[in-house]
Amino acid sequence: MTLSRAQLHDLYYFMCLNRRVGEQLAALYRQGKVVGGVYLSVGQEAISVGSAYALGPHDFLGPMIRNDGAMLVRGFKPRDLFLQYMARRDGPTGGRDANTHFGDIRRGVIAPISMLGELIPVLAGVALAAKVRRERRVALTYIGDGGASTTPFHEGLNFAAILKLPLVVILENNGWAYSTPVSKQAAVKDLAERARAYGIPSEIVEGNDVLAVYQATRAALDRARRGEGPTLIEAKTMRMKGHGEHDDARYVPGELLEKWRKKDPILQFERYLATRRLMTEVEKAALESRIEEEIRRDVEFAEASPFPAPEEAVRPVWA
Ligand SMILES: Cc1ncc(C[n+]2csc(CCOP(=O)(O)OP(=O)(O)O)c2C)c(N)n1
Ligand SMILES: [Mg+2]
Repeated sequence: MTLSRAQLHDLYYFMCLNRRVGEQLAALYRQGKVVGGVYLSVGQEAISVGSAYALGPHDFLGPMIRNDGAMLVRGFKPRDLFLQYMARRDGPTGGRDANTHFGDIRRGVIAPISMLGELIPVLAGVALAAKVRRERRVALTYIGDGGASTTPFHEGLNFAAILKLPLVVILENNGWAYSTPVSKQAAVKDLAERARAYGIPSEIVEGNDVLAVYQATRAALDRARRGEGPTLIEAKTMRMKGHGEHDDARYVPGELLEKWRKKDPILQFERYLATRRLMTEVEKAALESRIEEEIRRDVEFAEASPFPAPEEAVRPVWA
């Protein structure tokens, strides 16, 4: 499970890309160009990137709204996100929906579901289909600390546990569900403890350590592929911005943010690569300018894309 130098650079690239796409979306939001809200994953990039990078090419991914990093790893481009958030015609849903409400079954990506928890039974169903067809494919999905209090979270995991389905659930514990801290949401110390109630293994990882997330996900995926059933991984992190860009999060204590800022996943990984001489300054600069160019080109493309014509709105409506 050791990663090559090129793979380590990939992880760094996707985390930086994830961060830059987020910053750009925040800017577009402030310019009034976003239709609806923007929900960022600043500070949580290691979770999306490390976990999605562990997937095999035929595995399934069920991202939530803050897992845009996982979508980038899976092959979506920054332009898909810009177009989608600005509801433009050339976007993945043709401008009919906003933010990350899109998937692509050819890439094994199931579109996010806004109702918290509901992705878990859906991805358990996807895993069940893979099992029935005797395909060695695993389904990976995510849930927040808040979402972990919902009924479908329990139902979905219990169902997957009984049938030993190839499912991996990453519980992204970022300390907050909108303005509710975890302490007002759960009496257990670690949300991972809940796995015992379903009779499945769990693991707690430092969510800001991309390699730890990668290794834990990889082990859980391998377990699922061997037919040993689901795993719950709790990744500890911190929501570094408001729930969405409309929320200034003044209810979050400043010292808490300060503490977590020191554990920034990108800076942490940068230090790791630098001290082990795994990335030179020249390689880092080349990677950063590649990202800047990609962002510049994709924003330009998205801004030039028209809105859909009104009559197009009803075209793909099924019934
Ligand atoms: C069943 C349900 N209840 C409430 C909401 C409204 N809502 C959307 S996001 C959110 C907070 C989610 O917190 P968490 O699960 O911790 O995820 P995070 O935003 O921290 O990533 C709430 C209450 C919803 N979408 N679905
Ligand atoms: Mg949360």
